[in-house]
Amino acid sequence: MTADTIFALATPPGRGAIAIIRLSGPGTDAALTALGAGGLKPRMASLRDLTFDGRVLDQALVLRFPAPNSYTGEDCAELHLHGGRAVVEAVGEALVALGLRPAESGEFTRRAFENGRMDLAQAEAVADLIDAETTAQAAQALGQLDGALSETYSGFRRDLLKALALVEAEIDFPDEEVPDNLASTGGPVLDGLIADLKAALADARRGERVREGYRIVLIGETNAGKSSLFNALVAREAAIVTPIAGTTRDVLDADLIIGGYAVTLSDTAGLRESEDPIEAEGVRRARARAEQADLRIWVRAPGDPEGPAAAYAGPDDLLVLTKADVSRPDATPDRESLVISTMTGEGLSALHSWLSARLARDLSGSDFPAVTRERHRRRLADALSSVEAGRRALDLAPEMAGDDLRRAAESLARVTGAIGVEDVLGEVFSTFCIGK
Ligand SMILES: Nc1nc2c(ncn2[C@@H]2O[C@H](COP(=O)(O)OP(=O)(O)OP(=O)(O)O)[C@@H](O)[C@H]2O)c(=O)[nH]1
Ligand SMILES: [Mg+2]
Repeated sequence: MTADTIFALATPPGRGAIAIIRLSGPGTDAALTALGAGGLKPRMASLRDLTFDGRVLDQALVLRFPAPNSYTGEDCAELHLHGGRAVVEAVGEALVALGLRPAESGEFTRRAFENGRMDLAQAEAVADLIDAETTAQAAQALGQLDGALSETYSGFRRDLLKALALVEAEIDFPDEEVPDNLASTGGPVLDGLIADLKAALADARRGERVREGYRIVLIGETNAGKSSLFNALVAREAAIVTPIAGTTRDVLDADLIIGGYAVTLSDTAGLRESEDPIEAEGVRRARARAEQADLRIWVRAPGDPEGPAAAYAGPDDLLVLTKADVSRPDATPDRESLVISTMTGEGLSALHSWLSARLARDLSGSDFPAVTRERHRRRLADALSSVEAGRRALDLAPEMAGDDLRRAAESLARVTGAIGVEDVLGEVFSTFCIGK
C-alpha cells in the first residue's frame, strides 16, 4: 500500500494562463488545510487564497476528490494556479515542506491501476492519448481507454477458463458421474479461441502502425528522383538533391501526417553495386529498410533499367514514374503506378490521394479493436501456442491439457494486468510523463 502523498505539475512546464498541480495520497486533505484551503466540498471548484508561512502564494481554484471516487482511487486534489513559474515553484516548495513528495513518471496512473481504477491496457491508453498526434491515434487510444481492448482480451480469457473448467472437472471427477467426453466438449471452445487469437494476431500490425506510424520507403536507381520526391512530400528541402548519381547515403526519416494517419517516410540511397564502402553501406541500409517497410514506393526515372528495386517492390507496392516534364512513359506499366514531376508538381496531389486511400485501407477499423503494442502481441502469440498445445493434448490426455491452458490464461491475464504483473509494471509506466 502506498502511504505517501505525491504531487506533480499536470500541465506543461513554463509560462501559461493556468498551471494545475495535482495531489494524491492520504495526506491530501491535511495539505489543503495547511495551505488555507481546508473543508472543501467534494468535486466542487472553490476559489481560495493559498497561503504558507504567512505568505499568500496564489489565488487558486481548488478541487478536492475524496477516495475512492478519484483518478487514482486515493484522496486527490487539483490546484488550478496562475501559470507563472514563480507561483508554481512556491506552491511546489510549500508542498515539499508539508512532507509531500514529487511524483515519478506515471505514478498517478500506476496508483489508479493498483487501486483497481483501470487495468494495464487502459493505463497504456492514457499514455497513448497524451502522445497522440493524429486523429486516428487519439481515436484508437480512446477506444482502448474505454475498455474495448481490455474487453476483447477478457473475452478470450473467459473462453479459455470455460475450457479449463471442463478439463479440470474431468481430472477431479474421473468416475462415471461426469461424462467421459466432458473434456472433448472443450474442443470446440478452444477451436473458436484459436481462430480468434489468430485473427487478432493477423490484425496486430494495424494497431501498432496507427500508434507508431506507417513506414513508407522510397527505393530506386540512383538519380531516379527519390530525394526530390521526399522533399516534395515533406514540403521542405530536407534531403540533398544533386545531378550526381549516388548523392544520398544515409537513410533519411521524416514524420508526417497523411489522411489523418502518422507516417514515417524514408529516403534511401540508390540501389547499385559500389566499390565505395560508404555508398555500399548506404545501399545495405536501403535494402534493410525496404524489407521492413509497410509500403515501398519504387521511384523510377525515364530510361531507368528494371534494376534491383524491382526485386523489392512487391505487387502491393507502388511504382512512381518521375520526371514527366522530361519524358513520359509510352506504355502503361503492368502494375499500379503514377506519373509525376517534382519540377512541375504534376501528379503530386494524385500521389497524396493514393497514399491516403492506402493508409485508410491498411489502418482503418476492423471487427475488433486493434492490438496496439508489441507487448500485447507477444502475450497473444504465447497464449496462442499454449492453447494450440492444449488443444492437441485434449484428444490424447486431458490432464496434460490443463497445464497448457493455465499457461495460456496467464499470458492473457498479463496483458490487462489481472495476475502476475510485477515484471510488466515497469515496462508500462516508465514511458509516462510526470503528472500522469
Ligand atoms: N526535370 C526533372 N528533374 C528532376 C525531377 N526529379 C528529380 N530531378 C533531377 O534529377 C536529379 C537527381 O535527383 P535526386 O532527387 O537527387 O535523385 P535520387 O533518386 O535521390 O538520387 P540518389 O540520391 O543519387 O540515389 C537531380 O538533378 C534532380 O534535380 C523531375 O521531376 N524533373
Ligand atoms: Mg537521393
